[in-house]
Amino acid sequence: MLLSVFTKQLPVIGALITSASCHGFVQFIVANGKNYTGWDPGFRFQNPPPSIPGWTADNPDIGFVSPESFANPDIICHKAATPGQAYVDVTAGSTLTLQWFTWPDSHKGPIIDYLADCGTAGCAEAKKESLKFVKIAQASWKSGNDWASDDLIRNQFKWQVKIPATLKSGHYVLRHEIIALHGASNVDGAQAYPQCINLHVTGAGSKSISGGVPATKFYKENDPGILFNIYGEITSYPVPGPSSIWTGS
Ligand SMILES: [Cu+2]
Repeated sequence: MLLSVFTKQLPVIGALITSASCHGFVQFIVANGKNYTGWDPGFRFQNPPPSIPGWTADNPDIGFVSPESFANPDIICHKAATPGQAYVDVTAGSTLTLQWFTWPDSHKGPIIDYLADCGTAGCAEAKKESLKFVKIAQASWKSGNDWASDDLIRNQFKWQVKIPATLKSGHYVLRHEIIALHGASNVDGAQAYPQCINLHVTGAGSKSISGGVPATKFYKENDPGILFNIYGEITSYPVPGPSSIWTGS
């Protein structure tokens, strides 16, 4: 079933892809056995855009947010993003799958997931500048020149995110991001590919997220994990962003 939807949606973006700019985006989200649509950059040309959990973004080139914009609201949920008007239903403690539409193997780097609480009003009217995110997962350098992004490619471009089991029910934004480091040995050479997805979390959890920060405070262009040479011999990688992971325990 996934394949048929996948094929049907190819033309939306197909005309825009050139081999030189073929990065990727989250095309589907699978949660509690259901399929949801992510933001396809080609949706920009639909008026109005479809009502989906994925936040809109002005990225018809399937492009990235540059470190020059890391203090700018574009880093929050990609360029000129506006909230998705629907949401993904997911049970706390379960794992959702993010299905990327391709990813180039040259674009090595970390994959990081964040959550922000939208409050009782839900996320469709959220002010992105007010969202306070906690990091819930991060994967990065593994060994040699093997990175989390290589795991994504090996797993047919699927990435799994576990929603903390104790998270209290409510409306949240999942901020999912790959930071590509192929040009990151130069200042402003890293490429952030953030995507936001609205979640409606259900379950018996009671923990509110705490200690979150606005995404405009995550990264600086000279952070050691942003200005980083992936082509030398790597012995460790300092994952950028908040140093602690919110587990809900
Ligand atoms: Cu690229």
